[in-house]
Amino acid sequence: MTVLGAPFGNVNGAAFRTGNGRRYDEGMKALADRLKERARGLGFVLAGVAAAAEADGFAALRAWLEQGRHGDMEYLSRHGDARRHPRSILDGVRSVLMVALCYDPDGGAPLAGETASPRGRVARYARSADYHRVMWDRLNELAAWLEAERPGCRAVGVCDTAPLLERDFARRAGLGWFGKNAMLLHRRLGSYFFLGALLTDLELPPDAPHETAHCGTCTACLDACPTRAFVGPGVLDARRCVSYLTIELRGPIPEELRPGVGDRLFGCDVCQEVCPWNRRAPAPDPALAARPDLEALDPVELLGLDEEAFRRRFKGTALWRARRRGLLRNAAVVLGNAGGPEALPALRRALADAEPLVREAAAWAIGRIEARGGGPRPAVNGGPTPGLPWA
Ligand code: B12
Ligand code: SF4
Ligand code: SF4
Repeated sequence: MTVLGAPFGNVNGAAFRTGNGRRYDEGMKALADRLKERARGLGFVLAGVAAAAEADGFAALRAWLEQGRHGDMEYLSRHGDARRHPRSILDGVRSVLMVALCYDPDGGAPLAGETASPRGRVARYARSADYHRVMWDRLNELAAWLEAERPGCRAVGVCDTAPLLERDFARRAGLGWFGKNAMLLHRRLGSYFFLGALLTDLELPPDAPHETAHCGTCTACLDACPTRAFVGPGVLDARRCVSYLTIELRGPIPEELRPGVGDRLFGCDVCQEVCPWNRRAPAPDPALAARPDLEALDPVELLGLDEEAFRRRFKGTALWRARRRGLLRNAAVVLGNAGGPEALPALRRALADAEPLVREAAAWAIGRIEARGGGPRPAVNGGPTPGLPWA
């Protein structure tokens, strides 16, 4: 039976049923298999199909937004309703192919105290070229392949920025379960991977959803979070999360949360580092191998970057998202937590920075270092902030 290249819909009468009880023709099954094979050929380590229906977690998202847990990520509430159904991205969508791409799990940044000035940790996901470009390029290739196989079909690739609850659809497509750390986890891969999606109006047979969870009685991530950002298992108050505070927040980091930032300059991996499922994380995709110059950064040096130098250094990396003022704010906070008197000249110069955000963080850091009385730099190991209530 020749089905490939035939128009989509019922083909040749051959059909089979999937777990959702629906009938799909053999042609679509073969096409879905070849699509997933093609995805693996492009370096995606996981690929599964979910039916394009209302997001399972939409009510949870709505409640989360109503509680204000998204903080200043106003794009989440602005496009809140659009996350209900992927048709907001592609009219007539019937299937969502979810894919995963591994980033670099290795190369922990040296702890403060091991070098002359403290190093600012960069979260693993941000230590390579910007993953969006890598993901979008490959999804576009996949879309082109599908459109060549089925002329007239429509396919669109998205990652991060479109109003799609990616973890929800990834679970539905069978890629993994929601860990108590809110990450999508896979038994073999752990969680150091990105998600992407290819939406299409083809009706591909869906894979079985991942119905089980494998955290058991473990609570390592909840216990280790340095700012006590988890409201409960799987539910994060983003306003307290170091990732939000150092990447998304445009204003000053609330003072009571600054100690919890520790030496983390950009993003946070604590709730993944402690996860037993990440003990044997696989090698990264070659395009996402960590760049040694991005693994840990010198906050004193960062304070000396003007806009042009910042652009040259970070354009095309994930750190660009924080903009110069955000990254310099973070550098000052890291120094306030982990810096010694040798950081004071740079911080004093930063008091004259054009950005009030940078000036305020520098003044705070100077106060902290002076309060330590010129003693040795404190060892910052990123443990939980003492005395913070677990909401
Ligand atoms: C906004 C955002 C953030 C925010 C908010 C995070 C959050 N937990 O919501 C901040 C800035 C804090 C953040 C941080 C990080 N992020 Co982020 N983020 C996003 C983004 C753009 C939207 C997520 C969203 O809609 N959040 C709203 C909440 C309510 O949704 P949710 O957590 O996805 O939860 C849904 C389900 O998990 C489910 N659910 C939630 N709790 C429970 C509990 C139970 C029991 C059940 C059954 C279901 C359930 O319902 C929810 C609603 O549908 C996605 C990309 C995307 N478009 O989806 C990336 C994304 C989630 N982030 C990602 C990454 C890598 C990170 C960081 C690791 C980066 C870092 N190292 O600093 C951290 C991890 C923090 C953490 N532990 O979650 C990856 C996750 C990949 C993976 N394997 O899971 C994504 C998918 C980006 C990508 N394309 O790969 N992120
Ligand atoms: S451990 Fe880090 S990334 Fe995870 S929730 Fe806490 S602050 Fe956010
Ligand atoms: S650390 Fe433990 S509880 Fe948290 S996600 Fe991993 S297995 Fe689940």
